[in-house]
Amino acid sequence: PLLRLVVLYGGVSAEHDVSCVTAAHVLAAADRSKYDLVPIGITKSGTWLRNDKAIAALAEGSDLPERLEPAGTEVEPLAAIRGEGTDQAITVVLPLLHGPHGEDGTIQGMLELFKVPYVGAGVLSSALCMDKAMAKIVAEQAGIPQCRWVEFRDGIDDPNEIVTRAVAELGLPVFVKPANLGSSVGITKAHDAAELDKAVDLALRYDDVVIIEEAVTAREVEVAVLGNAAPEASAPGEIVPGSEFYDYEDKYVTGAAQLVIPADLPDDVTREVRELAAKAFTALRCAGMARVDFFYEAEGRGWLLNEVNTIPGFTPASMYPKLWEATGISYPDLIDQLVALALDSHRRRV
Ligand code: ADP
Ligand code: MG
Ligand code: MG
Ligand code: K
Repeated sequence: PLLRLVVLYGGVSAEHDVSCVTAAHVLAAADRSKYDLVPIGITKSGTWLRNDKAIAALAEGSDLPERLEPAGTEVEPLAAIRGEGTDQAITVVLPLLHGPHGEDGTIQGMLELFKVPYVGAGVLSSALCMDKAMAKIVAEQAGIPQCRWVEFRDGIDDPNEIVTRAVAELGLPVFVKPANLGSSVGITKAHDAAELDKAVDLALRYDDVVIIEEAVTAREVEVAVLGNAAPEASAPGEIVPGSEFYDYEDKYVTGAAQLVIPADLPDDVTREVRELAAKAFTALRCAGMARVDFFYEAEGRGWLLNEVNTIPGFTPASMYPKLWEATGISYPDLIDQLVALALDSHRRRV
């Protein structure tokens, strides 16, 4: 039997819509002679729906819409993942779910508990990379350079004290972010004390831990990493934001940001960031894939790690697949390698 590739998409996070676009592209590109493709959409309210229409379209070889909305038969998550009457087939899950309850280790924990192989980082790494504060603490331990930052924990820290300390230590402007999120949701660049107060309130709507970072003046460069124990790092790519920073609009609405691949950097500087990306991947216990994002201060501190994303954007126009394409791995091949890496991780764990 073909390998059952269960594609989980949609989800309850703010990145639901992005995930629906990704799923359509992945399903269209995956090799149907190798995989029995099973798209399962999760609605914004958390209902799991097996997309029978998409399954039929894939079987007939007809096209999928540009964006796959969760629709179809409501299913019980575990039963749907395992499949019924498909006992002979090996199942691999591809969780294309960005942000909380997808990229943060929760789905991974469920799959782990029921011994189902899945693509990407495990429980600890997913949770770590989703939490910008914890990721910084671990990366710092590993000696990876980062920008200066201050943590604010709601109900634990005194807001006035933290804000005063942040301004004194980091200056202005600063970036304020909910610890657990992505796609720039809840992030503000605060230029004065009043904006900073508002920014903290906004970030607190998404998480009870908020981080305040110095605003660095630097180029934004991203590296795709692929592998398990001996990960490979791609050529770096540069983001040139279309607005004041790489915000949600820029990422998904206007598409004004430009991707420069490969980034125009001296060879030794490129080598350095590829090594740092692989080092961050390993330090944060990643597996399968991750996009490791940096700031580059040409005149200052050089490379500073910004964040690691364990389920990076994955449409053919997204940085992660484009970086691999530029490094010699096509979009369908990337899917195959990720599935192979998932099976490899699984064999090690069980
Ligand atoms: P997300 O996980 O939502 O992508 P990021 O931490 O990557 O969050 O922040 C989103 C964007 O905000 C970055 O791509 C960058 O453009 C800008 N940004 C974030 N932190 C800083 C910083 N400390 N200095 C300058 N720009 C920043
Ligand atoms: Mg992120
Ligand atoms: Mg980011
Ligand atoms: K992240």
